[in-house]
Amino acid sequence: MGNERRVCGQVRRRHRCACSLGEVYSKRYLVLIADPKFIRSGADVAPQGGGGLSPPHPLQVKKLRRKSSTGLMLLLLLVAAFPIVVSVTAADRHDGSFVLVGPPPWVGGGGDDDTTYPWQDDDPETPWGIERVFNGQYYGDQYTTSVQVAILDTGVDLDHPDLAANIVWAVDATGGRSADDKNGHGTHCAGTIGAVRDNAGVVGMYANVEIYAIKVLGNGGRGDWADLVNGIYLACQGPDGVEGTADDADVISMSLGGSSAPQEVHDAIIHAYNLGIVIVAAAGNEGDGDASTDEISYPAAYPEVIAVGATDKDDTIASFSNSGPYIEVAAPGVNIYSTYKGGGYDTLSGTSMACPHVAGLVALIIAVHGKMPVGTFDDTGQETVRGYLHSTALDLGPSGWDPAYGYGLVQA
Ligand SMILES: [Ca+2]
Ligand SMILES: [Ca+2]
Ligand SMILES: [Ca+2]
Ligand SMILES: [Ca+2]
Repeated sequence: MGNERRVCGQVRRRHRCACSLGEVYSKRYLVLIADPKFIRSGADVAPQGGGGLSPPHPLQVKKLRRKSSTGLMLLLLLVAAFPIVVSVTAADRHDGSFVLVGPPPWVGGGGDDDTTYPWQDDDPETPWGIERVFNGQYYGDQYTTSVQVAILDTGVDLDHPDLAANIVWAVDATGGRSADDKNGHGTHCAGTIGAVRDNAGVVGMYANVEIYAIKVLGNGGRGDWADLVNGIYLACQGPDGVEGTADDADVISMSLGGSSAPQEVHDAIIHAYNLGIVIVAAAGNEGDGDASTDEISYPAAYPEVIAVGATDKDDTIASFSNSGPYIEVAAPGVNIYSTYKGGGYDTLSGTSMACPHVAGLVALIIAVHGKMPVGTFDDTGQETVRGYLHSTALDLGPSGWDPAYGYGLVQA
């Protein structure tokens, strides 16, 4: 664990490196890249670090600069430890929009460590989080049953060599013309769910999954609730445009959220749930490191939705992971390596990264056991998908269900 941390207490002023800020700062300083509308200069931000950082404390945004070549805003923050990630607190999500549940992508990732864990295997294509869920006995490439997972996100890199073979439908629910991912977040989630087994790059939870890439978020990682609602109904219909046929999505994966949502979102969720679609969402990254305080994010907090918290390599809940009565299960979400835009790969942290582990696992459960009822939050038997997840989870933290880990770390 200690090897995961890189400490850097130094502070360098921006003017010393007027060009290529991201490159210069990526290894040493936190650079938050965000939608300018989403960030206010001087706004309080809460650090959401991975890797066993000390309890969060408020940071102040020190500078707000526009990087003219890309139009992105770069915020330089004083940090005492690395890796560390920030996002704007829920209070700043003030209007009718929702955002990625996850730290904004940052360059370079959080490093690796040389600790040997009992669940590790020697397959270089299997990222640690997937190994952890499989306990080192990966079998996500042993089934070929047709299972469709709709990824409602920034789109997916449609010609990514580790994904293209599994993408069977791509649609832009935001009114644009393409679901090709210009952000990277949706592509990252897609790789965890279902990157192909080809002895290159990464392999997903269910390597033969059928991916529906449904773009509901703009390239900056922000979206309108109405587009999410559109995306949910599109997933219910599948590519033939008709509900109740074989190509309807089996699973909906949503690594996004907001502190409040209009009724139409819940209506769409209930509609999908009543069709038998398993709905999985990131729990949210507004966690304060205290399991006794609740942080709420929608759609995760709806009772029809499986809310997923994020754990690290030591099975410890990430300090940024929301806690509350709606937390259902936990999955790996710190320093997750997966596919990225432009045919690339990157390491990201967030409950956004935990959610697709569960969505992919649900697809695999359906592939192995056939369709089951979705079930409820309270199910403990294996006749429903949710009961199956609950009863097979590795109980962590306080004994039994608890508001940080839910029923525990999901296990394949
Ligand atoms: Ca691969
Ligand atoms: Ca259909
Ligand atoms: Ca809390
Ligand atoms: Ca527990």
